[in-house]
Amino acid sequence: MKALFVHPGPLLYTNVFLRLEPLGLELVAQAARRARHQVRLIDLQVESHADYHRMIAEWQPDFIAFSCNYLANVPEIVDLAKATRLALPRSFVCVGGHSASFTGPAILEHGEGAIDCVLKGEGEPGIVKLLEAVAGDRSAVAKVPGALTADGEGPRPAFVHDLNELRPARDLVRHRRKYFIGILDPCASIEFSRGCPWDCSFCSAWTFYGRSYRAISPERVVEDLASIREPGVFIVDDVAFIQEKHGFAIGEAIARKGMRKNFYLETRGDVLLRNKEVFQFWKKLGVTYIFLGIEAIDEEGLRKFRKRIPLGRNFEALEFVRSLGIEAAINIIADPDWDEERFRVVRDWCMDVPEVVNISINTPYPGTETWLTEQRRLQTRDYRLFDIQHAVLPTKLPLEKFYRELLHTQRVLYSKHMNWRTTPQLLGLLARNLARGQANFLRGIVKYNKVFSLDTMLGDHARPVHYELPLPPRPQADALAAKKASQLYIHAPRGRAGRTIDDATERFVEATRMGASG
Ligand code: B12
Ligand code: SF4
Repeated sequence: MKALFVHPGPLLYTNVFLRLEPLGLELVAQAARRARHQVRLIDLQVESHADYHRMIAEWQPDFIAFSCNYLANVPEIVDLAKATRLALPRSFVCVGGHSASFTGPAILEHGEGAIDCVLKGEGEPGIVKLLEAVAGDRSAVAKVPGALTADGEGPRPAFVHDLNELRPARDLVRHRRKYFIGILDPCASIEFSRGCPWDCSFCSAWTFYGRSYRAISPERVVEDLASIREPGVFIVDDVAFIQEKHGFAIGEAIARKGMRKNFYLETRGDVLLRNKEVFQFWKKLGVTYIFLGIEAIDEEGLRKFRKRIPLGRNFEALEFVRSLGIEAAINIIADPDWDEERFRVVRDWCMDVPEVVNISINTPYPGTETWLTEQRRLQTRDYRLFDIQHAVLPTKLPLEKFYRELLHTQRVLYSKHMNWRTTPQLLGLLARNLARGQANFLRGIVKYNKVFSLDTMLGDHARPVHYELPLPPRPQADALAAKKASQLYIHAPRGRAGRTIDDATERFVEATRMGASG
């Protein structure tokens, strides 16, 4: 069969700070190719809807699969599916990915018959079975593990049998030089592990993978890295180097091959402090940026997000990153309850630290515990606003004032890195990138004021809404929600057996996790 894999368009964030290759979709496409289907991939982060329509008109695929990791992309995908149904009435349309897995029934309903199936969970095993059913016996579609159709639902999705057997179809992506994150321009993505053993209340990474954690072998990582030509590499793991041994083994394999890249990774403060030597080693291998989810600058805020790391440990982790000479970026979650004074305190704190600070807005997502427990009613159910850059919960300040404060804070933080001290360094970097024909980072700087403006933000809230996220269940008490959290799982949890970490690391996770789930 001819199968087309589609990544939807950019979000607010993607337009300025980063745009990354659709690694998950490449893996799913490769699984289909290995099963002897003809495959193509189009990434609408860097190509237009007109390109998509041209491609389906010329190539006439039998099967079209959309990747829906981000809730904010749901309306775009539903509209594209409807247009596809009109253009190619006999083709089979499916939607998969992180957010689709948590909102399957609503996506089918919005599609009004244009979406044949939502395929939940890891896509690699499911897609092969689904293509087989579509090519042969269509009545078998509803029995495919992870499949949700108007005719019924298959069993729970299956895990990939062995992550080491997977390869991403990097060759299918047509504009590789468009992917970047900050100064890592161009930048590719790579996976060292999958899943997360913690269970933070605002996050759905663990509910998706059934709180499992699987590591990829150093041999397979090195082989994949060797296929990457870009000098920058984004490690997509939720929490990098949870297990010291694994981090060393991959690092040593890379060092033996004499490979040199600039890496970006995300991790937790307590993991950094527990595995200091690994991060020291990786600094030598080229780690340029570390992203730390501090989330709050006071204990009360941390308790709210139930990240069980004492604040002092987070600051110690920041000190450690600084001592390595690695650039740290931190994320702080703004609560819609914040008033002018709170924004001022955060601004002052952020100006005192040398790090890049990113501010996102507390947003309850389907698939998270917060979705079950959040006591405040949503002020909007417009999918497009669920990008953690817009306020979807009622704000204490009038919305316009809240955005004024937020944008002011973001601008102050942004300009902190564009001052007289950093400008010469920055210009040097831009010049080197431009000399290599890479202008993504520069374009981001130019677009900043247009994208992050009060008019744009308020205008986004005023757009007509065609698709609304179904209401969350009635707010529940914490204990009840903890029980219910287990129902949020997409992949069935396998308990301790599902986590390839040693016993000492398992105990460390137990001591620092929120403890809502089994
Ligand atoms: C790396 C990452 C990023 C990277 C890169 C994203 C990218 N373009 O690839 C960056 C830093 C850019 C990023 C940014 C954001 N992210 Co992000 N990100 C992740 C993270 C940690 C891993 C994603 C990943 O690459 N995994 C590895 C690949 C192999 O897996 P995958 O993409 O999920 O694909 C698998 C399945 O989903 C499925 N699948 C995927 N596509 C398809 C398609 C079909 C047809 C099928 C059948 C299956 C399928 O099969 C794949 C293979 O098994 C996830 C958390 C997580 N563990 O999922 C959060 C996550 C997806 N991000 C999240 C958010 C909120 C964001 C941001 C909005 C905000 C932010 N600051 O983080 C921005 C917006 C980005 C944008 N598009 O503009 C949320 C999503 C919430 C939601 N429900 O919408 C998540 C779940 C994290 C969380 N805390 O809950 N992100
Ligand atoms: S540590 Fe918490 S926030 Fe980070 S990926 Fe795991 S569950 Fe999500």
